[in-house]
Amino acid sequence: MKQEENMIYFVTGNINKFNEISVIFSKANMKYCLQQKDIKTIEIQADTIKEVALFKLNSIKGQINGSYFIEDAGFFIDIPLNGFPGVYSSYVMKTIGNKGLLSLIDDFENTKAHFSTVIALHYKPLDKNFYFEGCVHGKISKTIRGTGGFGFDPIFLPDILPDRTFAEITTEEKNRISHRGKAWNKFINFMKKT
Ligand code: ITT
Repeated sequence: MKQEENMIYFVTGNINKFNEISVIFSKANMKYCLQQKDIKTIEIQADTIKEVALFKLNSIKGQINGSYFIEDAGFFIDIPLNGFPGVYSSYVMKTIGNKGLLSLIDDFENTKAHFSTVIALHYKPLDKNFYFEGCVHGKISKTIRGTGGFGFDPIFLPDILPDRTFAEITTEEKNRISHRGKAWNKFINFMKKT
């Protein structure tokens, strides 16, 4: 097999996302070698992360020799913010952050939230695109808690471990239950079958 066929590129500027995936990849015993590519992608404003992911994937076309993928995640506060920040997650993280988000929902006892992610893969041998989705549901913590993880992790309490935020568990524990972990398991099963 030529070396290029053994490579698979994860196009992302977010090293935390790359590191989480690397942990799953190294345990999956795949024939591929994972490499980060931090190249410019076009991120449109759309209603769903799948639309954002599709556009982002197409914006890379012709720039990478081999199979490559992007991953687009969003954090949705379903109660009481009707899904905000959702597709605006990156912008909200950069501007008001977790502290700002908590101040928006200070008065609410009941919260519901979820993370969703879409991995969009361009699979070179078939010259086709494939999608893998993952989701995890939970609540919002009253305070910012934990030093692990990244992004919205310190304010998210997953339903399955309701006493700990995503920033209070290890990467392995997060990968077992997270949006990203679920989508990546589907991705890995696909790659193993092909
Ligand atoms: P790319 O270069 O891969 O696009 P990004 O940082 O823009 O990286 P996303 O659009 O996928 O990443 O994520 C939107 C926001 O949601 C961003 O601020 C992330 O920090 C945050 N986020 C994504 N996955 C997360 C996770 O597992 N836990 C906490 N926050 C997360």
